[in-house]
Amino acid sequence: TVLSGVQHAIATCERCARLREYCTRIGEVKRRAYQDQEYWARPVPGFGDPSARILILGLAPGAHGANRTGRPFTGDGSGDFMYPVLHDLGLASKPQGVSRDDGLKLRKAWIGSVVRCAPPGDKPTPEEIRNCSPHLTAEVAALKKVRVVVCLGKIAWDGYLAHLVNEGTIARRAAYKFSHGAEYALPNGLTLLGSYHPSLRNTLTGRLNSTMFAKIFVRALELAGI
Ligand code: DU
Repeated sequence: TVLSGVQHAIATCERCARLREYCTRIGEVKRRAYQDQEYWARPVPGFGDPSARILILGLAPGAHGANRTGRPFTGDGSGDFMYPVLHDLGLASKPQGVSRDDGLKLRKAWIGSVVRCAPPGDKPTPEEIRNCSPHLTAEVAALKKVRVVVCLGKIAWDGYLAHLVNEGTIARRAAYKFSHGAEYALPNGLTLLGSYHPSLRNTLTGRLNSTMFAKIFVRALELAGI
């Protein structure tokens, strides 16, 4: 299928030397708790329901999360916070993701990110975000049922807006201001929703709690007609 072609192109991408080197090194050194595991250490393809109506966009794989397991938000603190919320709302078949082959399925949702390789310090460069944006464009083109895009954090928000400018859907990004709960009807009929990113930096400090996070997805379900 077109979508599996997109996923293959992502997993075999070599466009950013800095990120490829970093991910490979993380996979060789590993974290003590994961010494017995083979890290994915490749760019991480999107995951979910090909008929998704809700597209969830993160920043990038976590060094010891998706860069280890090969599936978005699988095996790290962000995923441990997000999947229970998605499960409560019927968007995920189980409340936890531990590995690529744990049987977890999403329903009516797809998870991607604006950068597909784990970046040092969780900070991709502007050039790396630009390099990666064709993957997002190809993925979005293959997900024909999407009505709502939930951007997790400002980098995902800006990355998705850059994609909208590139494809000519919007002229400028300036009118779209990121906040938790930001909502914009886009000229192409989709709705853009903003959420704080469920990183430990936000969830451990209480900047983002599960109630606040669930509210975004309740609204997404409503807008998606689910
Ligand atoms: O083999 P497959 O049914 O195409 O599933 C591939 C992959 O996508 C697997 O990790 C399950 C996931 N998935 C999903 O999350 N939701 C769906 O509706 C269909 C597949």
